[in-house]
Amino acid sequence: MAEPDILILRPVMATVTDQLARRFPLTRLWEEADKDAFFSQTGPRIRGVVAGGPVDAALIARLPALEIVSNFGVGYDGVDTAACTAAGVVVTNTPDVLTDEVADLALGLLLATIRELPQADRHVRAGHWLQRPYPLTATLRGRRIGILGLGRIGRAIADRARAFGLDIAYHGRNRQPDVPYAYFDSIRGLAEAVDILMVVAPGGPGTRNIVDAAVLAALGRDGVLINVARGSLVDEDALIEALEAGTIRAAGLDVFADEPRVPERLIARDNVVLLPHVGSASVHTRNAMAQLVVDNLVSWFDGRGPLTPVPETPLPRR
Ligand code: 8YV
Repeated sequence: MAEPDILILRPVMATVTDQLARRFPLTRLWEEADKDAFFSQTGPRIRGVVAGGPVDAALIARLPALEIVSNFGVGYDGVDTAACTAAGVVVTNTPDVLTDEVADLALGLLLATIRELPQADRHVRAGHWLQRPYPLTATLRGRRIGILGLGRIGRAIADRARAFGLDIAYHGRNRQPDVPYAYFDSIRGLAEAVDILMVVAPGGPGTRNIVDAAVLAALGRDGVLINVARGSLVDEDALIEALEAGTIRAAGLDVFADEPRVPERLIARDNVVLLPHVGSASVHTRNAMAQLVVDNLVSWFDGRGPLTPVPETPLPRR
């Protein structure tokens, strides 16, 4: 039997395309001059999709033979899982292989934000050290961190935060009986009780703007917000206002509402550290994620099932 056709929606690491091209007929959508013609002619044959961005109901409807969407990334808020499930399409993501990398970055960003590492670096480069020492900064000492979303990455952040001597609390959909950290059943309650809010919950409609003006006010004047999850969880205008008004002390952001566009009002501020969505972006970890994207497709088309289906997909993880 002929190998199934695979569609890659956006440019992706060469290791994904190279491996898939050895076995499967591949279409790189961005290379198709006439996309409508592609969907009419080849669309009905496509059985697998590599995603790294939006997969909506309209796209699913144009691929009637689709069996599996292999998402590059642990977060799959761009994939309409309800439409996939309704069409009998399996969705996979890339959990576990990036957990430590993202948790490392989260702690690095936290330290950079509180101890002002990028600002201190700029001080040296600008020659200011020759005139004056860098001003004393805020401290991590004696702080309590609130983790919003105690999933795999949230737990790995908590492990590291413990080693840094931080007191830990969390909020999520449910209390987790196997952890020793204090649980808060509301974000506002968590923000009131801590002075670092670490955002690491999934994106999507259910979490849009859950960190709003009231949560930032509850975090307080010495508060530090770190977001390594999705820009959509934070009301970005409210955050900018809180940073400008001194409602909170500082923010470290790896993700934004409209990437790669970062608001000028954030860029203009000195009490923020801004990263270009690099949580998992090491060669080592991106290679591991790429391999899992490939392995999910290979396992599925070998008849062995998906390796890492998302929870909405009604199939067990192998
Ligand atoms: C992106 C991420 O997927 O895994 C995630 O959810 O946010 C990132 O690792 C990455 O930008 C790959 O496109």
